[in-house]
Amino acid sequence: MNGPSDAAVSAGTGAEEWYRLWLRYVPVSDAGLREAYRSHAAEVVVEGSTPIAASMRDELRAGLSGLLGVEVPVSAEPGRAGAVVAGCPATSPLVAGLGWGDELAKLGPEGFIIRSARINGHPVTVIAGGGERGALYGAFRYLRHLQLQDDLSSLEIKDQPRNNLRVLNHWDNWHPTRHDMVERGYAGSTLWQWDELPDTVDPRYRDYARANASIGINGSVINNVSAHVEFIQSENLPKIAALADVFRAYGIRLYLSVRYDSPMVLGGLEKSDPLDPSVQAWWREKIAEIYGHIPDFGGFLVKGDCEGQPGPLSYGRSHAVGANMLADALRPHGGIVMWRTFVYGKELDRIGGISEDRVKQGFEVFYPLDGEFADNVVVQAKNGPLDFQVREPVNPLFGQMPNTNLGIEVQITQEYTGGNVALCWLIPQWKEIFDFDTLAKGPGSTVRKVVEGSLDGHPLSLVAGVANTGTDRNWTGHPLAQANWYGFGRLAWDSSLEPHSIADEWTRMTFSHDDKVVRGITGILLGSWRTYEQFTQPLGLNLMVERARCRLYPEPVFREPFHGATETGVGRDRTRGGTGYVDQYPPPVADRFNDLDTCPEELLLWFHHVPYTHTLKSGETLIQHMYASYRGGVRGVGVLIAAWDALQGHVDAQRHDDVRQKLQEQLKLAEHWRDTCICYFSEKSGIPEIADEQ
Ligand code: GCV
Repeated sequence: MNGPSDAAVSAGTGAEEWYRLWLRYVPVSDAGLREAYRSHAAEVVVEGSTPIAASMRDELRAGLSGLLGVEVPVSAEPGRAGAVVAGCPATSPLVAGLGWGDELAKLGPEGFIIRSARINGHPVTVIAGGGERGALYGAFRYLRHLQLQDDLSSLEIKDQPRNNLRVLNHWDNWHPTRHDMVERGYAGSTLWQWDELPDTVDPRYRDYARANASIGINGSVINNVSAHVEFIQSENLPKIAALADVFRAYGIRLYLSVRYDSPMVLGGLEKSDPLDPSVQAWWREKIAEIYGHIPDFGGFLVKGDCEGQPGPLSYGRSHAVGANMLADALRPHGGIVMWRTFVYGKELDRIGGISEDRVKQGFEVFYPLDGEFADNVVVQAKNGPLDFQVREPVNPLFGQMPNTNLGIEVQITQEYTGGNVALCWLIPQWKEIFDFDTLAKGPGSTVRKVVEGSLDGHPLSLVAGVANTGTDRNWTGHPLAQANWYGFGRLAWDSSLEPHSIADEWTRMTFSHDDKVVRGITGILLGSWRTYEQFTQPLGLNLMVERARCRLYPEPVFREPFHGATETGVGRDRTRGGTGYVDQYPPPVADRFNDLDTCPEELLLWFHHVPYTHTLKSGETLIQHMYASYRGGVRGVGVLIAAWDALQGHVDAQRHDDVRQKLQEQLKLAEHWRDTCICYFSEKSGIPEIADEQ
């Protein structure tokens, strides 16, 4: 059985409503519109018997039946006006017969056309994909069209993804019986029930897959980059294959993170040197075994030489040599390697010339390797050079590895941005990163174009996001964090989309079309990132959080090497006179950051060590601005609460209450940050806060 599980289609309250995510398909409330829709969507016709065809059929039937409030039948061929015909030329003779082949070929296998047409003399709607996955994305796009209450007559929609790999990275660890094993997971346990698989396949895997497909995600790395070898152990492959079978029906390829020393740990070899023929043979054999279980296996993600993970540097081999060895072994099967640039610390002692400033290290290792990676390797760089802070400058690798497939990794799970306590809608942050002009090839060399591959002409493009899903019934811990998952998929598909429109569509689908709700929730989402920044790490301060496992609370005393506070000033001097990090950017960008006057204020303390008495553009001194920011952030949470309270009676009581409780927790968190940081900085600087009037 494909399509939504029972839980995903039956209306419930509270947690059960959250479970249905943005795919609730509640009846269109306007009776006139519903009637009009019924005449345009009278039956579903999907030819073919592939798993994706079955998903498409079931999704369209369930989605339309929900939205139209009548059972919409499935037919073998269009027999009446208003049929909805979905498929691609390769599997649907009806679609092939339309003669749209050239147009569809231009859109690629994941692109689609939704168009009003005539078949067998009947007016119909055709959802035609370049390939099957394109048709599936078209089907979800069509359903979204109805969910958003857009017009169904004279449809003409064409779309294709801007990035071809749109992948979730789960940081789930291996454990045969315990499930609470998600690194930086704030939504319960891992979704993958290894002790039950492959015999019991939880219907939730299907709901996970369909949610992803509905926003265009086409890959899932199911395990932590800090990898456990168990994931490629022979006895566990049938379990993993059972997951891949579910994913396949929704166009999602399964990938695995691997440990670089697997040949030693699992194969008993003496070393894992990528140039050793026995190591290469071991990987070839292991990869063939994996493909024996999962014919469309996507490939590997590797974190090498970092945080205890082994890598090629142990053998005096570069990261390019290390990645290419795996890529060569995967190539015959159509697999790829995603190779992370997140490296720092003692593992790099094996190579010379590495700076002490941690944020310089990734660039120093990878920049010299441009052009050395195989064409089925995508180098995966975190959005910033440090580690998913609430604010970081763009990773300087973007734009500066023109001869490499360079993908981006963002963090959907909120390790440094509030866990499951704070609302921090990260889409505006990611959008700013995509829009950043690296100037690498002159104005207009945005990160978006680098990642898409359009700046330097690369066919492989990757947007990866560290997943925020877990077994909590609402999927994401903080229920509004669903909007981060949703927004990730939408931006990965098209990184030129505006946060405002993403917030608008998510709100309409998750809640309602009530103007007050749409305006209220959109505003709350859009304001939440800045609010979080204000009460935690304003002006480009970083890593103020505790070192313990949870990254929620401030511990500024122990983090001085990162935020650089002294008796006289605060911030890290990364200018030319300091660590020199600034010169990892092309000269015009570097000059802007290097100069205290032109450095964007939100990154001031990232690049400069600034006296507390320095006067900012606003006329305030730095220290008074910081105090005001901590207080302003707390007031900002108050504004979010007031905006949410105003929606009482417009959002169902249970969901309203769930969010309200979270916002109250967030208020306490913000107060804690305010009190800790004002106390810390006033003691450190000896400068008291000038009383805040408001
Ligand atoms: C999976 C940070 C996180 C780690 C994470 C690491 C990485 O250090 O705190 O949990 O490890 O980044 O991205 O590899």
